[in-house]
Amino acid sequence: MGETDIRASTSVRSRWAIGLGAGMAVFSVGAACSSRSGGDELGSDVPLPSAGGSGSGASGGARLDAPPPPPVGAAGGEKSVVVTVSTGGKPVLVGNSGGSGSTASGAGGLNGGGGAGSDASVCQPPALVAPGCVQALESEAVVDLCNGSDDDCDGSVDEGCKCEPGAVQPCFLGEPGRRHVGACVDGEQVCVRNGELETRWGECKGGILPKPEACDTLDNDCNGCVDDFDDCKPTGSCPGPGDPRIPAGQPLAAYPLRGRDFFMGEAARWSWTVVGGPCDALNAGSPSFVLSDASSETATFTPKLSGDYTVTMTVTLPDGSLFTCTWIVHIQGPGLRVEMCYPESTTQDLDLYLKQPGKTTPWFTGNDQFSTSLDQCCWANCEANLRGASVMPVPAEPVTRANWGYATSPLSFCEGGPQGDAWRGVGYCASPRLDIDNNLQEGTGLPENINVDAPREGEAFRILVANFSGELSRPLVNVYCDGHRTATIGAAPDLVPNFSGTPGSIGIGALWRVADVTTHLDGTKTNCTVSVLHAPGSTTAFDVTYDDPRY
Ligand SMILES: [Ca+2]
Ligand SMILES: [Ca+2]
Ligand SMILES: [Ca+2]
Ligand SMILES: [Ca+2]
Repeated sequence: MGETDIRASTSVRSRWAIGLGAGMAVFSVGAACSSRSGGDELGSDVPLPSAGGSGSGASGGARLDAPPPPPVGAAGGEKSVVVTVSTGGKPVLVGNSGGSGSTASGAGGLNGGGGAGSDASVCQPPALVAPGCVQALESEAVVDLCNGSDDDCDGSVDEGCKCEPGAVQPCFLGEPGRRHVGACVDGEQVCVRNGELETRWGECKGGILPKPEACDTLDNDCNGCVDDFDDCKPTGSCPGPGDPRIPAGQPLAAYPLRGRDFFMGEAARWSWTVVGGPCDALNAGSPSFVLSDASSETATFTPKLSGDYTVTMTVTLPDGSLFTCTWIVHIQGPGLRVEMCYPESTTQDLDLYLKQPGKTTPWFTGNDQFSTSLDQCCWANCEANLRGASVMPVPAEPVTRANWGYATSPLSFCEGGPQGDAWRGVGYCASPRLDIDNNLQEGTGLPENINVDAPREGEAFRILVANFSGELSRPLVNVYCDGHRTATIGAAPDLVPNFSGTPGSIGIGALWRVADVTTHLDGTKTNCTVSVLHAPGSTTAFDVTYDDPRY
């Protein structure tokens, strides 16, 4: 059985927290700036070194090797020059030597050329960061720029870079110098197949890109300068990444959205919207969250899934003007969380299974889907109510709760879900745990998920999806570790083909062995290695069988 590994390496995951692009110097943010500069004040490209990157500057690479900085306050909106050094052929931005462009007001002191008196409010380097675009590249791989940034600013991140299909990486579609600056937040992109043998990174989705500067105490255009235009007197304060007002949340736990945390003025109207992740894109009519009081000062949203949710608050002031903030709320279920969604989730019943580590038994002990093995977590033995009546074939074995030796989890981990009352009856949240079975009765239009809140070091879990309804379906599986999406398997264009069985039959039907996930503990953190499973003899085809219960 062929496998390919997707590793949530420390280097990739650390970018969530550290906030620095590879090789990129990002300067301190938060400088107050007095002049709007339209966001294009630093539009110069950085030429790449010639092959070998010797840095001689002999052929067109002159600007690479620390050209003399232009005079401060250069006339006519002189574009700044990015100083780079050459390290083994890879351009590395080390600083911005120029000032910002001129503005309509044309204040002489804009670039500090004037007196010192007003300079406290002028945004200049090093606070003002460079866009950091390198010259156009056929492939960002050829200069080792496979880093989640759109280094050549052509609208594609890491074009030409190889990857493992199903892997997920943080990405930023804006100018690379804006990455992790101000309000800007990474999105995510999934590695997909590009023909039979090639792979490529898919579209970079989500996150927060540079926007026109607004008067909101946030650096919206991510140039390093907050509210950098004239006469800004903020009436509210929008949160950026890491702001304590927007802590991470938990799946199935109500997350309060308090308008007064962000806007203190007089408000005529409030409006809230929330946009979810890949499962919501698949099921536009069945959002993976509940948003209540969306027209109130304080709204509440309750996410069902891990991952990033984009929240927008719009306040209508008495004069009709608007004050708007948009930010990302990270929903971070602990440990290992596997989520399965599919566009047919309101009409068809697919089931998610997770095999107990160390077990390799067949998924079913008899000839139908009611004969589920008990050394796995699924609808029969892993919900609040144990719904499997017995395990066939006879002699029937009573169904007991999946128990893999983990500690139980606090009720807060699951009682906010649709089975909350039942879990309160149990008295704790089990681990492993299936929050809800989308079986068109107790759940419909919902993603199905299985949680292992505190996996151990080196445990390997196999993920399976079974097609109970038997109608053609297109399941997608997300693997999250500590709330970070590590893999997305079955997303377009890499759909699981021909995933259908015999409609109306309770036979085993179509089974998709999705991936093996191995957990690695790093202190209190859980990292994962995801190995996508392939059909025997293939290195690319999904491992789908019909009426075959093999592990
Ligand atoms: Ca690019
Ligand atoms: Ca790149
Ligand atoms: Ca700014
Ligand atoms: Ca602002």
